[in-house]
Amino acid sequence: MQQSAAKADAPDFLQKIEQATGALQAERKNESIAGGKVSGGLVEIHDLQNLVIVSDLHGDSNSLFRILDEINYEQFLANPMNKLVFLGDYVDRGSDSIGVMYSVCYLKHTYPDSVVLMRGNHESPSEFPFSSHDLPYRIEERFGSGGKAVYTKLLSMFKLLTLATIVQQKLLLVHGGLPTEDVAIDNYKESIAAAQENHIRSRVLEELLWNDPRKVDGAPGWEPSRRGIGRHFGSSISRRWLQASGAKVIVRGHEPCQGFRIDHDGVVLTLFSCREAYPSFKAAYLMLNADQLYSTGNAKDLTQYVRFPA
Ligand SMILES: [Mn+2]
Repeated sequence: MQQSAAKADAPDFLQKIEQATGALQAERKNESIAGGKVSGGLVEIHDLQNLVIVSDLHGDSNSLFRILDEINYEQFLANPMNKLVFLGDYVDRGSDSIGVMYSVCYLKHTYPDSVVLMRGNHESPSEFPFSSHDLPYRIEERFGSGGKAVYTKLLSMFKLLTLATIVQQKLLLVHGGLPTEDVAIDNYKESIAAAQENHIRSRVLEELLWNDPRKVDGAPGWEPSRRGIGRHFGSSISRRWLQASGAKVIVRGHEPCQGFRIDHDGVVLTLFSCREAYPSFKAAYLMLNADQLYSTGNAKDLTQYVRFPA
């Protein structure tokens, strides 16, 4: 896969995007993935054997291939009850956005029941500002005029990426953070499922992709974000989401850290998987089995399953 990614031309890359798009469309149409349910942008996994979570990669294909190597991905993904979930932000900042995107498309197409591709703010709709979105330039650099079609296809695939994943009523996975408005929390399944379709009139998509957990005092439990988009959500919002969804821990990416970080009294775990563009931070991923997940009560419990790629 690493070699095919390195030598792919525009038609190869287009084909991989189309194949991954086909797999994403099929699971939405069938409303199912092995051991779970797909409702629009929401994936709920009820039954699994092993779980790996990979966070932001930002064009760092070396970190991606190292992780895939370590989990022995061909064997791991051949079992549809094992899940490899990516938290989004595949592209920008690093040197090999195309290699990462090609590879995750290959994985989704080849192992559709074992791979969940979530959406990061770097894969947002074009109406939103793309912070440091160098992907179009990387595509043009590599494919010349053949790149236009590649970019267009990628943008339409981004709309099909998963916005939130709930794993065995234990983990709630998002890229950035939790939406802050009452109506989004009270009807959380519907609000996530339809967030892409409603993104012009509702903040849910923006908040899933951009929010960050912070210490926020008092009502309404959130404050404007320093990013200029999205919000900082406080621990009261985290608690309300956990109560609504029945989950114990929120796992998200979106911020560089020393592999992982805990917020909100041990209920939010931030995970970060790329090294290249952030040399002063660490890359990490999570790997655990169903029994370990079953006995997880908070983010601290999860940290024993954090691995640092060699
Ligand atoms: Mn992000």
